[in-house]
Amino acid sequence: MMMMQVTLFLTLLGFVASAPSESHFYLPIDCDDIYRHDNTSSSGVYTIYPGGPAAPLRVHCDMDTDGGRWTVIQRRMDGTENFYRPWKHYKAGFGNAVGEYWLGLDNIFLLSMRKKNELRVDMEDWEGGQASAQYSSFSIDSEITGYQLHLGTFTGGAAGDSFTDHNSMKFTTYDKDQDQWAHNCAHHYLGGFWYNACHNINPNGMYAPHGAIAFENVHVIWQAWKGWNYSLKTIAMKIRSVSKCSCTD
Ligand SMILES: [Ca+2]
Repeated sequence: MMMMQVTLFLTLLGFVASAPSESHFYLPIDCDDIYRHDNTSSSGVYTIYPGGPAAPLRVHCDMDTDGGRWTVIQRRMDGTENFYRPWKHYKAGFGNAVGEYWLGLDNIFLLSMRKKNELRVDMEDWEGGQASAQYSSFSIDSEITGYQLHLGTFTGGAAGDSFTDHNSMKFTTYDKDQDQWAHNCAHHYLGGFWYNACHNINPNGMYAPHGAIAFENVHVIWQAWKGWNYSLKTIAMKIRSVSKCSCTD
């Protein structure tokens, strides 16, 4: 049933996308479309339509980093948003595009369906340091298969590769256990993520207002950069079309 709905959306979007770009029917799928429509667009909050005309979605677009066009699917920056949430929240998305948010697994799935994307994760520590990690591709399956993650090869970045061990994992929240551990990783490490048994990174873990933390592993962690005992100041996960044209297939 869900696949039929998605197919209907895509058919409708294909029709809309065939309209001339100067038409007022212009509906961007993602930040890549917004930038290609107007390459003077600056970083900020925009409305995209990965789920069709009836489902506008507010999102932060990074138009500066490494050529821009990045659609931010996850962002931590000040601890104002609670990320210890149940399945239905991770499915639908939560937070605010001007600050901290999770775009939602259904929305990330729709973005995955529309274009082939790469992934970039940008992060900062509490001493002014910055690092990133980039992956050649990023997509997830639908809810029926647990939003299983498909991550490409690590292509660079000073943060190092801590994400590859999460490839092929399904998503886990404290009320839906699809991880590889006997217990529930989300419940134990206070987030929601594509946990394995359990993690090398914990972007949706508990936010701490400083780097030094009392408890291992439960905070906002990127192990290869700062280790298990350091909670990052900021982290953002961003996807971008790898297509050279503005075509949608
Ligand atoms: Ca488990």
